[in-house]
Amino acid sequence: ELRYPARLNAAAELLEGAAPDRPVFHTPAGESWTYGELRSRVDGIAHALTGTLGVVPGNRVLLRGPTTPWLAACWLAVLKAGAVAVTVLAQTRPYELATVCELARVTHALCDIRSLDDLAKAEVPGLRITAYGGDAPDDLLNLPVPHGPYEAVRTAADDVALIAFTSGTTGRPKGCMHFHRDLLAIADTFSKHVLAPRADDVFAGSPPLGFTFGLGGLVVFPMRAGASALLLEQAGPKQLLPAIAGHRVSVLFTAPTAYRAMLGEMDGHDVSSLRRCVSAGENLPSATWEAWRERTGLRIINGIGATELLHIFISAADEGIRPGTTGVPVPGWHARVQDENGVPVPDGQQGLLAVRGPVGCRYLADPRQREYVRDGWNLTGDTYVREPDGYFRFVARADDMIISAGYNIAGPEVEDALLRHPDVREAAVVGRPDEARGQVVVAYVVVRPGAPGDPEALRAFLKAELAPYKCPREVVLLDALPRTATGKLQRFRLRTASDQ
Ligand code: 3SK
Repeated sequence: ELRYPARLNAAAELLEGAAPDRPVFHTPAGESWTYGELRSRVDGIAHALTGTLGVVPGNRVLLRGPTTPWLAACWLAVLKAGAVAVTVLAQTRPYELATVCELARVTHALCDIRSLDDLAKAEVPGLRITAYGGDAPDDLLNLPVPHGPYEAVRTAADDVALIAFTSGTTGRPKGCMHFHRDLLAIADTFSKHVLAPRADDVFAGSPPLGFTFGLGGLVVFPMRAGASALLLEQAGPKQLLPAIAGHRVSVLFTAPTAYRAMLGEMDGHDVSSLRRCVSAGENLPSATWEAWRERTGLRIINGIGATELLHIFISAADEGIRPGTTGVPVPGWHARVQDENGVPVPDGQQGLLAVRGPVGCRYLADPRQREYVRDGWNLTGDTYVREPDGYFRFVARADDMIISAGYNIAGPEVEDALLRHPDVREAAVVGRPDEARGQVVVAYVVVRPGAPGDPEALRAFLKAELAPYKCPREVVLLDALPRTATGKLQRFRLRTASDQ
């Protein structure tokens, strides 16, 4: 069991992760910050927050901007000053920003100068917005502040440090409150036991800092291990591959789509520095795991996480990996598969994934809390099977199961089969309402550049791979699949499209 002192400031702890001369952040432009430089910049921002800007402990401060060392420094400073960081993705639009600020009662915002427009358009009454990254006298970094160290506010371990907003895959924002101790707990469970980072590791990845997958993988985990991270503003495969070679990245965090895209563009790129590759955000098909292993010799660490639970809670590494499964509960976490009434189902049988551990879901003023947490178990909304060997296998998001003529069909199983076809780059499988069968299976496919992409040929391929009732009635070719800003597939949009 994890034990933390009653008084704990997560930022102060993380900033003490390494000696002052050790590197902490790098940028693709060749800038490097040491832990010592980060500490003095964080202290300067914390002085500005509590001095000129009038922030008091418990105030909620919105952070908005691309993934840069300055955004990470602002996040640490907000926590060090005892305030609560409210994180959103850089793509969040004015209407959504206004909703988030109202829900979280945000009083202040620190915003990259390049992302100011939409925040100003949100017209949040009383919100004090301060830009960073500019050269105006009222820029955060030019405010007159006392020099010297800032003493961290002695927050309680159970004080809220972060409100992370998620719109899930359906678009209704929910604020997830996390304590100071939660931020250390994700490093002391998944990172420590599964990732096992070293102080000389260089982390990098695609999830932004406004997504807890990125905040953990690119700030909390490296700092807790005294390691460093390359922070990329643009982190598609085109930027990731040269960045891995150029900065000798050793720990990579990204999603299955990016692994597939990188596989298509790997020629001429040196990825020999990688020793850990983490995939989360979506189910990792075995075809992607195998292809990455074949190409790089590396075994992807699959994981399931949630903004509600901050980071990854089921995973496995090294020889513990069983491709096609997510893994086992991360040390410190418990997981089971249960029916609609909360009764555990036997191994080998499908049911709802329920987890509990050091971090729990705490929605900010949202009645959906009662649906997510039942009898102390967090219901993630995923259908899973626990295999007899104790490994957890993803079946589908619970509301993505297709029921056709009485058969339960998991879209991801059909997607896995499609991804085994050499022409297919991305696939999404949904149910379309049908009078006779309730639903019929429809597949949406993005083909590789230059591949013929013949829907009938793909249907014929699937007939040899799957039982007939799982085979799509129709295969529709698309240029791209609809995704959320964090890269999650929006199946509901395909379902709506297939209703028409
Ligand atoms: O939402 C997710 O899929 C996720 C995955 C890993 C870590 C954190 C999160 C929120």
